[in-house]
Amino acid sequence: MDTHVLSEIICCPVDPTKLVPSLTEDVLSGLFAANKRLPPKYFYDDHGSELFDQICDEPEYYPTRIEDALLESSARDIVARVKPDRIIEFGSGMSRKIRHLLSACSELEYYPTYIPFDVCDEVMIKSGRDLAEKFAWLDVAPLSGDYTAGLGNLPMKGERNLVMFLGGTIGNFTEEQGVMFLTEIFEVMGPTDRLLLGADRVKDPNILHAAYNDVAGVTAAFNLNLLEVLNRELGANFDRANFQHYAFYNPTKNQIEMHIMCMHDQEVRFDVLRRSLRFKEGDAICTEISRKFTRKKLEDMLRQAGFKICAHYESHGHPFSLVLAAQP
Ligand code: SAH
Ligand code: AVI
Repeated sequence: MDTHVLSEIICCPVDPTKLVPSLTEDVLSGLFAANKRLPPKYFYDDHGSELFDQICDEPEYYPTRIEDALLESSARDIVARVKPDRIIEFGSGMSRKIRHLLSACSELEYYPTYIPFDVCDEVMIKSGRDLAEKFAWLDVAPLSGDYTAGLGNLPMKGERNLVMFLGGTIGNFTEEQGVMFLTEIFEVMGPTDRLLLGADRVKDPNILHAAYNDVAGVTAAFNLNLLEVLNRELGANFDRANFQHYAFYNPTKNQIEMHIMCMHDQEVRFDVLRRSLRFKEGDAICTEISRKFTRKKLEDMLRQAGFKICAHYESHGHPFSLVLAAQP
């Protein structure tokens, strides 16, 4: 076997091109409001990222397995169409599914640089090392930061970029935020670049419900870990025992809604903010929506952002979509 020296994986911060609220601002505007909510990006500290990775292996959480199989079967076609010099992946997490594309690149003799872009540096370094070990030719150049802070500083110029946004993470945006984010991607893409978007589809609500209420309780732990993030980052004193995970499918909006419910009155201090907040039995914090799309709605959203559809790959069994899109 060939030996090669693994170069160090260094995460490069991306300069924001627009202002995004800080955790303090999000807590003041979201948690101190009557209609309590927080953006889902705060789930992903090191422990939250590990918990998400465990969710992916839970039998009820079908999206990872289904999208993985779909990528495996479509990877050669995607690589042959795009001939990528660079693969940029938003919200790459553990970079599990990229392996299929990289294997197809090896077979077809394309050797792109891989650029994961995530808020969690630790997962990018760990998975970057694993990938560089498996693919000796691969350069991994992670970007660290919040992708909602603007894409104007992405290293995209003058090559064939495959931009990927997988896992159904587009569904964690509201409709308006989703179109806005896709429009931003569209605006930084050139004529030879392609977007690969993975999105979960509408399906039997019982299957959806089970996926966000796994019996082992990993999704519950992932949701409630948000309270630990607030305790650590803002000197809060949430007592987890007073709160409960609650997720359900809202069929009129075609979305999972995930909440943290307060089961016992608690006054929570936020030392860093020098404020406290009274939670009453029955109060709920909306921590995530996860929208599920029809095929038509998904394609319409991409067209609204300016894209034309080049290919639409669909899974068998549980519906899930991978759409390859480009500038018209
Ligand atoms: N794409 C992977 C991981 C999905 S989990 C998969 O399909 O399995 C969502 C990932 O997006 C996490 O790794 C999280 O850290 C990252 N993420 C969420 N919000 C983000 C944001 N605003 N900016 C950058 N990364 C974000
Ligand atoms: C990252 N995102 C697509 C996941 C989802 O299914 O919406 C996050 C998640 N939340 C609970 N389980 C998984």
